[in-house]
Amino acid sequence: MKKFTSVADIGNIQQAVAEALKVKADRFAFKEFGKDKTLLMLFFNSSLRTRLSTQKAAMNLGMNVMVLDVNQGAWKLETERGVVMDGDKAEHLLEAIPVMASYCDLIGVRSFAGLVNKEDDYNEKVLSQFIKYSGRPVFSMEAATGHPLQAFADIITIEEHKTKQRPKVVLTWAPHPRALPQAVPNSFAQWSVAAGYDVVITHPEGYELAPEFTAGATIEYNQEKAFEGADFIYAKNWSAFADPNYGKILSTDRSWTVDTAKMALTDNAFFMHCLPVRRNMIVTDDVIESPRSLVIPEAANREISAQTVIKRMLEGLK
Ligand code: AN0
Ligand code: CP
Repeated sequence: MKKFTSVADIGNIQQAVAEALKVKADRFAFKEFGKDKTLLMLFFNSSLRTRLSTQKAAMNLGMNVMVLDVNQGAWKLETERGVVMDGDKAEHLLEAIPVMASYCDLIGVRSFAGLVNKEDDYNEKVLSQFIKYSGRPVFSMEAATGHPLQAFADIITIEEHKTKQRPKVVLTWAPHPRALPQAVPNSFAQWSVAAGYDVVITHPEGYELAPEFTAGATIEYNQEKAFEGADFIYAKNWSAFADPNYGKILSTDRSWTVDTAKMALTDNAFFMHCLPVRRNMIVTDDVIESPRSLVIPEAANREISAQTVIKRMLEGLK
């Protein structure tokens, strides 16, 4: 595997899940794969889970790991070509990428959407430069439009808990005080359709996601109706995608918060969220603490999705 940025890169999902479950059953069985190989993890944005789970995954495979927080201790990076660099940015991505690539075998990048210029975000302006100029396999640790390691972990988690062949999986928007990217819902919608689930997306009007990610899912603007008979509720906030409101908050309506009364409309659904989550905005304490909450096993599966992807990339190096 040369790059991992979207569902297309994983191939057959059932096969990928089977491989992930094999990794999970004996995560130290592949320790020779990463011997004398180095992973560079590069963060333009904050992270708890991705940072720790991806490092752990690489260590399980016997790799050496370097982590760089670009905004803490490195030179401020210019990402735009043709700029006269007379401001606060001391180094250009076009030098930084090949330099960093010379020290490692694989690169993981976290670079969120700026939520200002939709075209730049949806062209993956930062991630695509790493793919183009590093000469190394590159994987997304959440980029502007997707969070495939999260979606892969979510699918593994659903496969472990589903009791129906084709579960009803509901992605629900929920309120949040800050404007968040569409990366997580984009990937979750795309991967859960690809996994063959009955996927319903519910959100207030104006929060429609990019059709290229939601194809095959049903949109239902009535949240309570969407929850009826659901097997999995996946909550997430995102900012508007549609013009002219790209990146904006259109609603903070707390009637969309996932609570016990809404969960009672489901078929005893499991509750999911990628974390970090704001309690009593996205979901009430009772729901996230309930025995049907999968937020912790879901986060634990991040180690497994990352290890499966890194393992495939290491196999490609041989
Ligand atoms: C980020 C987001 O919504 O994309 C990361 C989620 C994994 N969340 C926040 O910034 C709170
Ligand atoms: N879910 C997730 O990616 O969490 P972090 O932002 O903490 O890495």
